[in-house]
Amino acid sequence: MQRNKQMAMGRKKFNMDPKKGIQFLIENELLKNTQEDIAQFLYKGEGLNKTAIGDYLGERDEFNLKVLHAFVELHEFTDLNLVQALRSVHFTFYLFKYFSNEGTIINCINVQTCSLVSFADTCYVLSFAIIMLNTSLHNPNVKDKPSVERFILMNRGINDGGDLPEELLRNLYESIKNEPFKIPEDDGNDLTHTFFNPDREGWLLKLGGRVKTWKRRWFILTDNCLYYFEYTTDKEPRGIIPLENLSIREVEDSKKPNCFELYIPDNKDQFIKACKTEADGRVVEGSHTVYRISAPTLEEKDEWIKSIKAAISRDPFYEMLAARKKKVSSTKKH
Ligand code: 4IP
Repeated sequence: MQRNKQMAMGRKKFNMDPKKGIQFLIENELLKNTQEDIAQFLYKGEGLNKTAIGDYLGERDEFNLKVLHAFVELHEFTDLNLVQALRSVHFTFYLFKYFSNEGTIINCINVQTCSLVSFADTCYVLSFAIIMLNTSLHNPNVKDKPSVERFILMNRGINDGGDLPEELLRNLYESIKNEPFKIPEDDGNDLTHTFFNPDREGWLLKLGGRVKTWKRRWFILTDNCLYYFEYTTDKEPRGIIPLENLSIREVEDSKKPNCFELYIPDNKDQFIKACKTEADGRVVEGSHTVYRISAPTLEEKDEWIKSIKAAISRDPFYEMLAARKKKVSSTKKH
């Protein structure tokens, strides 16, 4: 009885002040002071307020970060299908403000559902297509709803040049159609929200990947991703460049002033992981070994470089994802 009462008290305290609540539970020996135990407690979440859990896991100090890692480890995505994985990722990650970006979610799924579709890259493009589909089907502003046939067509060739099983695509389509991704509770975590309060936005010129044409695009930097749009009012981006693993440098260009480039350090001709929509609406992977960008003024160039550098170094999940990727690739080998 006494323990139950204390437990209830601890939960209440947690909901008011997560750190104090945890401290209380530890002091009363209701919780062990280890990252695993605390993660388990949060994962079960019994009687806990989700925002409080988010606040606790969102703290940047070393111990909280360890708890966060343990918390993520508790999610088993491997046996779920991609949509379910997306749903659980959404569910879990809506907790973190800095996770409100689709790019990061894609990266997580990319790592965690490799077993579904053998190619991580396929999965990546497919995740992007699914998020687009979700918006098209359920955003009332989008009048032209894609049919399942169009969805299948959109995903033609994404499996390393081949097609994914039609049945898989049909299932994904039906699942999304029947139940949109909805972010629980209050955080309004949709694309509109993602783009609502960006680190930086503005017009820039971007050089094409294969065809070297300069295009004026509206760029938005938010949560470690660069999005570019054709018009400022577009609901969906033309392209998404997750900044994970990228670096930035100033470059001289004979045609355009104030240039900088996003690149992969030690790159041996591989493409930067990015997604874009083709003119015919298909979602494809980008084909850029670098993204060369020109800013209208010197000041804007400096500001963009500064903001992008800050965004890149702010990724608290980089190491966790790298470790997971390593784990996935080593289990694949065995
Ligand atoms: C296109 O040139 C545009 O520059 C595209 O930019 C670019 O795609 C294409 O690169 C390039 O071929 P044209 O319009 O003259 O054909 P945007 O999509 O902003 O319109 P990126 O990948 O830069 O978005 P490739 O790699 O698809 O050729």
